[in-house]
Amino acid sequence: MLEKLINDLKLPPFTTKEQMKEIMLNQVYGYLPERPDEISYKVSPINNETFCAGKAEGKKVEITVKMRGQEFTFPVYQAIPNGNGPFPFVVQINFQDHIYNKYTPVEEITDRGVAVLMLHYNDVCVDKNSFEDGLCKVLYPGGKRDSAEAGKIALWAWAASRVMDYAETVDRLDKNRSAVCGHSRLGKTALLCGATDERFKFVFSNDSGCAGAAITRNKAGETVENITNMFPYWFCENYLAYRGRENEMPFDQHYLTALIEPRYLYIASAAQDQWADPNHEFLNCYLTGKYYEQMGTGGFVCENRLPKIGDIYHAGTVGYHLRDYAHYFSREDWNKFLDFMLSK
Ligand code: GTR
Repeated sequence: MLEKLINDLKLPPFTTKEQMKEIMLNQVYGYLPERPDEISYKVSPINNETFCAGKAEGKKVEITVKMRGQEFTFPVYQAIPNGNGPFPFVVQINFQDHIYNKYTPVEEITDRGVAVLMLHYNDVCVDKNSFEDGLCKVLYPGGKRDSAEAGKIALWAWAASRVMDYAETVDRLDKNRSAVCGHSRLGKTALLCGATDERFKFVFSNDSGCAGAAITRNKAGETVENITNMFPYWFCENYLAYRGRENEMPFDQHYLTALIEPRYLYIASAAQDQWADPNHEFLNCYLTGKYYEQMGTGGFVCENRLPKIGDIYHAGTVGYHLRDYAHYFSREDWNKFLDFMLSK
């Protein structure tokens, strides 16, 4: 059944990683900026004795990059369980500017022996249709960019790689069990970051939908036209050419997820999130799983049918769950992802 659903979508076949990466950057997200010339970190304690009941240590880390003759600084909030570790860790690209927030159950995460490093995307550059603040000031003088230069998703993804630069300097973090995660627009961002930065061994995308984990052709809910009308600046300008022309795209989102092979990929959907389209997120797991199989690096293990609420597929290198209820980054999503991560 799943094979037929995939075939009916008439998707472009997988090609080489080099070609798939080139097309996704050139046509969808824009090319990420180069690595900075210099990077430095200022670490200070989060002044709260009761942080995680004293079971974990909270720090604020200011990351300063020097590039193109300028400097740019953004903060990251870190929580590492007490002890020597090294601890698996998750870089979370988030909507909130403090580690205590509805999308980061920091105590539950650190209680499981996992560290979290959270960045607030608006501290990198604001989620608005202008390229003048923050990192954009360094990269786009006068707020102007070329048609294949990074949109905001690519800039947020680049910043998450800078958090990885920092994490590599921390002995208590286990570089072999590193993850990048995000929800919704930041789930798209996490996928792009994982696709372009091989240092992340796990990539977790929650409810990422259109231009994220979901196959775009024939998807329910949001289309290229909808997303580029609302958020043209998330992408490079080339992507706008595909409004209403999904079937002509020389790529689809399986090119993005295939770039994560051979590393672990985890996609989560919520049943009421039809704007994202859980079925098409799931179908991409199935298809990308075939790519892993082809490459000899595992795959996606699932029933041969579309997902039902409560399905959890953790056996392969590609993982998936479908929970009930709305578009949200819930503790349930975190717990299932951590179950997957800690089982590998
Ligand atoms: C919606 C957008 C989705 C999703 C969501 C979010 O408005 O259309 O693609 O990214 O925002 O980020 O919350």
